[in-house]
Amino acid sequence: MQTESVSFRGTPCIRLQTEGATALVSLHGAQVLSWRLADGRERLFLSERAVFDGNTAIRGGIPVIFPQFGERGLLRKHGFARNRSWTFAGVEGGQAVLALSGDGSDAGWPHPFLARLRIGLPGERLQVALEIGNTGTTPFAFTAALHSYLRVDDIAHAAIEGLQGCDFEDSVNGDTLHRQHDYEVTFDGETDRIYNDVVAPLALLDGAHRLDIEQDGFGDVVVWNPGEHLCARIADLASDEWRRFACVEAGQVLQPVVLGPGERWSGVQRLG
Ligand code: TA6
Repeated sequence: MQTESVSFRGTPCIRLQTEGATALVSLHGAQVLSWRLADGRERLFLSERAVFDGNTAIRGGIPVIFPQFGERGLLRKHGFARNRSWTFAGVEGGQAVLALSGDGSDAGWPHPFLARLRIGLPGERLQVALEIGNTGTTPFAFTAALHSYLRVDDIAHAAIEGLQGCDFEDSVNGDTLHRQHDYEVTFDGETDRIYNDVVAPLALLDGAHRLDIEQDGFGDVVVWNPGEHLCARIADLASDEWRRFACVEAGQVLQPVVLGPGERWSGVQRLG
């Protein structure tokens, strides 16, 4: 893998290149912003209104959610990792590694940790792995996700396979519990679901295109699209951009991870 430091919309980024693919990763949030294979087609969605001010979370790509998913705790929504500047630690084993360490005290989470994000481009795939280590002397608990915004031509014709038989919490309907009976998940208005104990590989079908999605380590899959009405209230999405993505997130949401001193956890999502 070749790497190069570049600036994208004024934000420091690393461009990754292999024979078959390129990716662009922002140091702000350790966020993969772009992933293209040799055909040149962009696989990730990045909002045309995404804010690149070095502080705001960037709308699109693959935001890293840590140490709190959503508003399931006392911290700011989706934790602080996506609002921090990470360090590029080089290439190890053919993967680019970004790191974030600290103790989260200024964000209300006073626990020493080391987070590492490993990004690989094996063959025709994008592989993103999140590792969390407890570098302190007392245990801590966290939730996390890779909040992947996957580009689609038209959400009205997009579908996710692989979730049939899984139970989900429906965040749009008061976190009520349901079972996925249909073979495909399709999108009709705001969709915000947390599927648990997902073991099968998934696929995102988008007209003629298919993207296979696998995960390890993460127990949950979050499926999100804001639909037209919620999209209109999200400042960093243009009014019709809800049509252009489906978030299929590898998450550890419903069952927090507890790490003792010196322990490590990791989860990976593979796309391609
Ligand atoms: O992962 C789904 C979700 O938690 C939704 O509830 C929705 O709020 C989305 O994330 C985006 O959150 P954000 O804070 O980035 O606007």
